[in-house]
Amino acid sequence: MFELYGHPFSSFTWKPLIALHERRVEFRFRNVDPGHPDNSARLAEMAPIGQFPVLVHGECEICESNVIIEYLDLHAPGDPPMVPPDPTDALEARMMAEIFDDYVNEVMQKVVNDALAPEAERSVRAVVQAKGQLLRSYGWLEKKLAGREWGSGGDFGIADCAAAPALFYADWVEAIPDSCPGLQAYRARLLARPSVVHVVDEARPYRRYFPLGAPDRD
Ligand SMILES: N[C@@H](CCC(=O)N[C@@H](CS)C(=O)NCC(=O)O)C(=O)O
Repeated sequence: MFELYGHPFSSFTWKPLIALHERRVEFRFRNVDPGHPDNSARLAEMAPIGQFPVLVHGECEICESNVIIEYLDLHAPGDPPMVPPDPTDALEARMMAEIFDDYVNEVMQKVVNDALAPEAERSVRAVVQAKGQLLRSYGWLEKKLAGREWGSGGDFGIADCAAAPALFYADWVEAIPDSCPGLQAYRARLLARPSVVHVVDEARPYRRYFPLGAPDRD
């Protein structure tokens, strides 16, 4: 039995959740919300700085969302795999996953974390810079995704598991502009995918956690 430690509202937790739902893999979700201190204590032992998600499978404790998705390809294989078998295609898929993580998801989180910080520790400059970086990433992605249905140019996979939460929340922080219609359409395609609908719905009860005010759409 797989056990996934994470939070239903956490963007990085959505990534392996989407992979698990895509495969219809049976697993136990270990919610680290404050109401479940035992899960949080276990997570703190397993993750280097207490971040989630972490997957537990027998004796194995796997950190890092992309590695968890690759682990699932090995231990709960589905067709097609989340990482394409061709080595060159695999590099493209891993690269796109990291780009969504590092240049969309992490940047979006800077703005969210600033809003969560005490007034005296907030930085208008850092927020303006992060929003500018999001717009720059959107422009880059608009060109990169031209002609692609899914993020890496092949089947739905690891890049899309990363893109769905990254674009879902980033659009709340800094809307994808009308100058990026391809990226807007890709986000809509992701949000229509049943595995993504599942994680969005399970996160709905936690929307009050979003410090900038979750919009009524989506
Ligand atoms: N590189 C990690 C990033 C994980 C991450 O940033 N997780 C966030 C939740 S979305 C977290 O644990 N935040 C709580 C904290 O930093 O204490 C991954 O891909 O799994």
